[in-house]
Amino acid sequence: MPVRIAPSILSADFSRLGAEVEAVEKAGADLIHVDVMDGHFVPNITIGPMVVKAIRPHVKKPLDVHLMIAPVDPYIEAFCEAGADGLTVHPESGPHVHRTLQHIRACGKRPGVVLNPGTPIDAIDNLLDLLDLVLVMTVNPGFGGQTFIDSQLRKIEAAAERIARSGRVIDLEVDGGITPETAKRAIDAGANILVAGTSVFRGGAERYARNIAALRG
Ligand code: S6P
Ligand code: MG
Repeated sequence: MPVRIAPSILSADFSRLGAEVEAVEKAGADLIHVDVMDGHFVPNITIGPMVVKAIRPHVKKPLDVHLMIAPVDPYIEAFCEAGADGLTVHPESGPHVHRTLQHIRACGKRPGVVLNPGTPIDAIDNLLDLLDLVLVMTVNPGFGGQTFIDSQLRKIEAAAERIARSGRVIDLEVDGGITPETAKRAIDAGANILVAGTSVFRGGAERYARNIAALRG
């Protein structure tokens, strides 16, 4: 599968989010990654469905919404209605991740599961028939600008093997500490979607196209 780049708006200028998403799309972004944090599941607070709804008219590419909230189930419909195309959830966000993924599918959206660095790969085994995307975190979620955790490369390889064995078309995304150097390692391990905040938004809008191109290798 060709590699796709998903800029994370966490590193964008929040006072001009509409213009920022338009600029990264023009610069070659394939998806727009939205980090939703609740100050409880992760130690930071970001945005909710209202902001997803506000940026939706500015975005032509899919909105890839990463939910770092617990509980997550009461908010699935709000994010679907706000215009998300895919919703990714952590197994630790609720008691029944399978049911949560079914709910996302029933809303007509792409279900994804996210594995934190400490979450074993086995967590995807009983979910593969429901998934359109597996996201392997290469930092502990909560903040942009952290350092890529090398040990997660093995997990990306393991996820790629299990996805291939499933016979289904499932994207394999990585998120956290992606630079041109770590991007190459993640791609070599089997990833086909790279989330990047710091390394895309660095240097201002005139650099976005070069920053995105550098991640494609
Ligand atoms: C990481 C955060 C991620 C984001 C992040 C990546 O704590 O929770 O889910 O997508 O924005 O940022 P960066 O700067 O590592 O590329
Ligand atoms: Mg994210």
